[in-house]
Formats: sequence, structure tokens, C-alpha cells
Amino acid sequence: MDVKQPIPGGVPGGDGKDKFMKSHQVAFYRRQTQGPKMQYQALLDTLILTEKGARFELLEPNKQSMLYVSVSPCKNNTVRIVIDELKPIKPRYRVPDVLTQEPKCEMVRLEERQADSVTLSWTSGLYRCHVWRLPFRLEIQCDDQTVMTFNAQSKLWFETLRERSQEAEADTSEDNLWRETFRDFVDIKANGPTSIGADLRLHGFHDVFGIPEHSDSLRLADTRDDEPYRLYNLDVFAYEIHSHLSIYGSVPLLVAHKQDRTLGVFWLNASDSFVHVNYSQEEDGPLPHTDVHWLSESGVIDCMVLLGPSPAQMYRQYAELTGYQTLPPLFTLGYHHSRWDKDSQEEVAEVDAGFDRHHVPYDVMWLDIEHTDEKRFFTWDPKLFPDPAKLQCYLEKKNRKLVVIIDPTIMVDPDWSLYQEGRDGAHFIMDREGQIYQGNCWPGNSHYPDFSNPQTRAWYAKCFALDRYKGSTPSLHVWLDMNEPTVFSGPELSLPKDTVQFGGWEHRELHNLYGFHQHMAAVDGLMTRSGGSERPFVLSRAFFAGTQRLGAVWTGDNLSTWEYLRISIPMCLSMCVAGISFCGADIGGFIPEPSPELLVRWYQAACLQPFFRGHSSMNTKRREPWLFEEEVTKAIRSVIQERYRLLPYWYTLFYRAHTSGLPVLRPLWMEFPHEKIIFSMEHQYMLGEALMACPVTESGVTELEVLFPGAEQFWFWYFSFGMTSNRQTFTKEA
Ligand code: NBV
Repeated sequence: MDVKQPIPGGVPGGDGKDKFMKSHQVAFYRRQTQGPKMQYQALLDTLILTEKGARFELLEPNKQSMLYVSVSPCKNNTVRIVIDELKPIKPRYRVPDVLTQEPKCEMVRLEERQADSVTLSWTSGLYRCHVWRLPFRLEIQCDDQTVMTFNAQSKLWFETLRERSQEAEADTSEDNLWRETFRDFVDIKANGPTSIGADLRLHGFHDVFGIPEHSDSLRLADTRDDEPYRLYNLDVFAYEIHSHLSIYGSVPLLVAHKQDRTLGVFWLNASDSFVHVNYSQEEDGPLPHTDVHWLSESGVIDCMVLLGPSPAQMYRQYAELTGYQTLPPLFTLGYHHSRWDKDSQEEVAEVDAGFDRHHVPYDVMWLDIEHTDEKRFFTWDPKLFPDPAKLQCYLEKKNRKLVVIIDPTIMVDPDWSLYQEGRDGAHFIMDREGQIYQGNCWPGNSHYPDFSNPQTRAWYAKCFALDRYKGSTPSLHVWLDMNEPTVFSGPELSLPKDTVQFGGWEHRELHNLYGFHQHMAAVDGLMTRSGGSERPFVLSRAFFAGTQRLGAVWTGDNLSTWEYLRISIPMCLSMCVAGISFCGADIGGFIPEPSPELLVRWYQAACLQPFFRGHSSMNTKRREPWLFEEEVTKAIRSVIQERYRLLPYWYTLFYRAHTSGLPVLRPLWMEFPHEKIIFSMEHQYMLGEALMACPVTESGVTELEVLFPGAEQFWFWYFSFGMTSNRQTFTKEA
């Protein structure tokens, strides 16, 4: 591969891989998985009923640590389980800004009290909760059937805060609780060990999904002999395929499905987290189950169980907690043309004209980092873009928009007003010694705005105002990249966990919120810019639960191979399963060169994904649709035209997602919840309830066998409207 620029994560299969941690290299993961089993005991005598549900104490006899559990049945069939320290030496971090409102609780009744358990009920007795004393277990039952058991495997783990000890930093062993090293990086834990964990048994379920972002199958794999799924936003260029390591975004929502119920487990925690999935095996008995084990580096246990029972009810429950899909402006559902290159504004206008000349419809032109003045974001390269407003007006006359990239990094340049404002306004993240943290990224030495600070978000939002962002016009929209965030010089190419953010919290507590908070600020900025009259468009690489209410995401730096085309489908489906409908992958692969056949097949597949953008690295040949043989151009043109024909349908699906919470792309089980055979299918999927997609993702293939679910259903072939039989082969030429 010809790579002219330094590639931060290394090249695939190259030295990039060991830049990122495997679970066994992470101290809190080792402690929890290799440590002793904790025998927590529920002190049932302490049980009280409040307007927030039931509350009781927990004791771990050997450690004498006291915790409390609160169980809150909420309106809409959601049960929230919170576990925290009874008397912490200081408060533990609770994830802000993700829940759109405090869930409203139902009145709980104490149904029965026995020596070893209590039974609680709510909603006219349909749901019940049993709490067992020793070992502590918490079961949710519906109509006398157990749906979920919390702590079924006694994996509950809670490292309570302690005073800093003298031996803390002196000890350099691997087991030191206050200090951890990875490669040359030293992480000093100001609060010592703070990790938490818990297991949940999902009864009757044998298919679980969600917890993006991973480049893996739609149905989550059993991790018994494998890496757990990690949720820790990282910039992983050319990420490996079929891996459970983390990449750019995280949504801690796992969705389980069986014929008569869809259930969600929402683990509200923004620190480094792992998830183990174990499907029951034959020897475990006739009723299948799935054990899910969550482990997080810090915070509290805040776990919401969404009881469905239908997929639509489960998505309504999730949307009520974290927000509904934003309704994107219509133009954003059209085709986007992007390229990382050094084009001038004349050259950009020339590319735009090419689309018209070649009759390829498109709506949005994109500019990557080279458009800036030496990577000072919110500026323009004076030579390449002497009059950026002129370019935007030129595009706007054709009703087209411009999107520019904004990385979170602010170049350390004492002569630059934005830098001065950030520094003087105390808007940057600090290092553990109390100095402004300095890391290396595209601008060179950079500072990182602390978007967790509401004042910093307000300041950043103002940077998008038309009179402040020189050269911007109302038709300019935004692309947020590198917001995991990326630090070329940092551990795992990111911010050190011991840097310090708003309120004195260590970055480790809220790492996965960094991009989400920047996304919030940018959306707010564009909203304010239009006085609330226009819906903004902001694409972000990093994401978290709740991102669906802000904008779009994409799957980052993929490669131009058939495997990456194939994996783009389960990757997008998994995002949709986790509530983020506006997602897509770089068409053709970011790098290196797709063959013409791959490129055409990629357009065809991407046309059936929500965010439809061609993008490529500057280290590749240009890919404007007319730069290929006539038949390739023709095929690409016809796919893009097809997309525009379907635009009203896309827009309607987004409106539905916006009002009901149901994802736009749906695994087959969402539409055909009773047909077991299709539960793990990822190659065929539904676009809303009316279209089924089955793209070609292999070289040389022109025929596909398609399964038509729904015994009573009539299916029509989209291209001819002819009726189909139940299992049929279709021919689709490239
Ligand atoms: O800004 C340059 C690229 C961008 O084109 C790409 O889409 C992002 O995912 N960016 C990453 C930084 C460098 C990648 C090697």
C-alpha cells in the first residue's frame, strides 16, 4: 500500500495492532476475572419503599463493604437497577447528559416477605421482582416466568473507594492498584481501583445483538474462548475484521430476542468496559439462556432492563430514555461526495460541475482537513480557499451544501485567537500535574477542549456563529473526526486516562462521552446559528448512547476489499439495533483501490444503507464516478438515481424512527419476530417494513438465493414488481 502520510494506527497486519490493549493487558479486567468470587448478601431488613421504588443494603462479608441497591420499575416496562456505595468517601461518577429525562417510576408493592427473599410487584401484578438474600440475586418475572436474573453467576463486583496509601506509587508490580503501565505509558489512578461489574442471565434467550461498535457479526458471538467485546472509543485505522476489540464508538445497549419477547439491557457507563456473552450449551438443560457479564473501570452500576415485549415496545422504551432519532434534513439522505485531498475551491467547483455534466445526482460536497489553514480548524487555507463563501453560494444556487471537517484538536499557537480563547477560558483538558494537557495530532502540538464542561460546549457552539466562523454561510454543515479522541502520542492513540476534566473527574470516568459531548456542542452551534429554524447535519466518528438524537455516524477507515464491504452490513445493522439509524460506511473503502466491480457492488449495497457517502484517502486514485470505464460510470449513475427514487421512502422511515424509535434498518427478526431460522441472518435485512435488501457482496456473483420470511406474506421483486415464490434466486448484473 502506498501511504504518503503517517498512518496513526499503522497499516493492517503491521505494527498498528499492538498499539491497542487486549483484555488481559487491562488491570481491572484481570482483577475481576481472576479475583475471588464475591458472596454478596442482601440485607432484606433494610428494605424500604420510596417513590423511586425499593432500596436495600448489600454486604460483602469478607470485605465489610457496604453497598446499596435501588430497584426502580419505571413507566413503560423498564426496570432500573442502581448499585452504589452506601457511604463513599467521595461521590462516584454518574453519566450525565445521556438520559433525556429521569425515568418516571411506578409505585412498588411489597407482595411477600420470607426469611430468604422478598417479592415486589407493580403494574397490576404483571411484573414481579424477587430479591434473594444469600447469595444475592434479583429476578424479574412476568406472568410467573423468570425473564432475567441479575447476579445469577455471582459476578457482582464493586471496588469501593479508599484513601490513597503510601505504598501506592512506589510499587511497580503489575498488580499495583494505583498505577498501570502499557507500553511506555504510565497511568496513575488518583482514586485507586474503582471497577464494577455484574452478570445478568437472560432466560429463554439464545440470540443477542447490539453493543456496537465492532467489526463483527450481527448476532454477538460467544466469548467463552474469545476476547470479550470491548467498549472504549479508539481510532483504529483499518481495524481488523471479526474482532471484538473496540473501535470508534460505543453504545452499551445489548438487545436479546426470542419468539415472544425482545429485551434490552442498557448499561449506563462511559468508562472502559468489557462485555462477555455466554450462550447456554446443551448440558445446561432444555431452556436456553444467555449470560451477559459487564465489567467497567469506574462509575456506578446503573443498569436498565427494557422489557419490551415486542421489538417496537423495546425501541420505544429505549428512545424514551436516550432520545429519538433526529429527523435529518432531506438533502442528507441523498448522495454525498467526499475525498481527502488538497483541492482548491476552483477544483471543488469543477468536481461539482462534473456531476452535472455526467448526470450523476448528488447533494453534498465534503472538504477534509486540507481545506484548513495548516489544520487550524474553523479556518481556511488562504491559497486553496481564498473565498470559501463564494464556493458555498455557488453550490447553494444549485441547492447543494458543503460539509467541512472539524477535528476537536486546537493547535497550540499563541497567536491564534481561538487558541487564546480556549486557554484563557480554561476550556482545555488538564494533565494529572495540573498543566494544560498537550498531545500530538494533525495540527502538531494540540490541546483538547473539555466538552464535558457545559461552558466549554457553549463556547464551542458559538464558534459556529456566522460572524465568528469566517467564510462560513448557512449552507455549511459539519463533520467531526478524530473525536474518540485521537492523540497520536497517547496511550492506545488516545487521551491518557489520568488527565483531568470538568468537576475534577479523571478522563477515565467519561472517555466514551468525549465525541458525544463534542457532537452536542456542534449541533447546538448550528442550531443557534439558524435561530432554531433549520435542522443541522453533523456527522461524528465517535459516538455513544444518545447519539441518535444528534446526527449521523460512519464506520471510519475501512479498506477497499470484499470483506469490508460484507462487514459494513452487520456493522450498520448493529448500530441500528443500538438505536443509531443514521449510519453508513465509506463507499469503495477508504484505502487503497477498489476494483471497478467492487466499487459498483459497494454503491449498490450502500444505496441500501442510511448514510450514503463516497469517501477515499488522499493516498488513493480519485474516484469521481466518471473517471472509470463508461459501463462503470453508468452503473454508478443508475444506483445513485435509484437512491433518489427511494428518497421519499427513506425520509418516511426516518420520520418513523424520529416518532417511534424503531430503527430504519432492521434485522429480519424485528419484522418477523417468530421465525427462529432468520434470527441470526445478517446478509438479508429490512429497510423499514416494506423493503427487504440482499446486496451482492462477493466477486463474480450475479445470482443470489433469497429467503422470504413471513408465510402469509406476498413479496414483489422491486425492479419488475413481479411476484416471488418463497425461496427464489435473483439475477442482478453489476
Ligand atoms: O482527515 C483525514 C481522515 C479522514 O479522511 C477519514 O475519513 C477519517 O476517518 N482522518 C480519518 C484522519 C486520518 C486517517 C488516516
